Amino acid sequence: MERTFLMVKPDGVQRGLIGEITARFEKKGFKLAGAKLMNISEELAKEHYGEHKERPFFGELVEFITSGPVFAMVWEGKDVIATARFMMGKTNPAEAAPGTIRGDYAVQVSNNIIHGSDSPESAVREIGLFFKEEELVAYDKSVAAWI
Ligand code: PCG
Repeated sequence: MERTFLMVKPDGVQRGLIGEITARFEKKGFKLAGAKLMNISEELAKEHYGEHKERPFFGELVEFITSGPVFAMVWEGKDVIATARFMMGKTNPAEAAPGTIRGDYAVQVSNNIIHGSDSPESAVREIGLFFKEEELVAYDKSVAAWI
């Protein structure tokens, strides 16, 4: 079963959107495998966003993601990586469709509420950066056959 890394960013935590966001993935039918509220160190931020290090906004990105707690999660399910990205909406909230998380709750690209892995390789890398294997919980849900 596929896994992805999702993270409510500091703006989403401050705006009280953790419950709203996790509810969307729960109701969709995905399974939560791990979650924690945490502060991101500058070192972890730079590693996580390593692919953007040459971008002009890299400094702002690191400053923003370390500016307050984030809610880090691992979700499981069929095609969860692509489906979660679809549910999040386009990176720039101005282009994100209504009904998506960014389309409903965000205005600017720097404060776009949520991060989600963009590929199976990123998911493995990001889950490994944020979670120890023992922090992830394996369990069955009795409704699985109905999803
Ligand atoms: P995310 O977390 O999916 O991955 C990289 C992030 O860079 C992206 O979401 C955006 O929040 C952020 N980003 C993209 N373009 C810009 C920009 O022009 N300025 C700033 N500050 N952030 C950006």
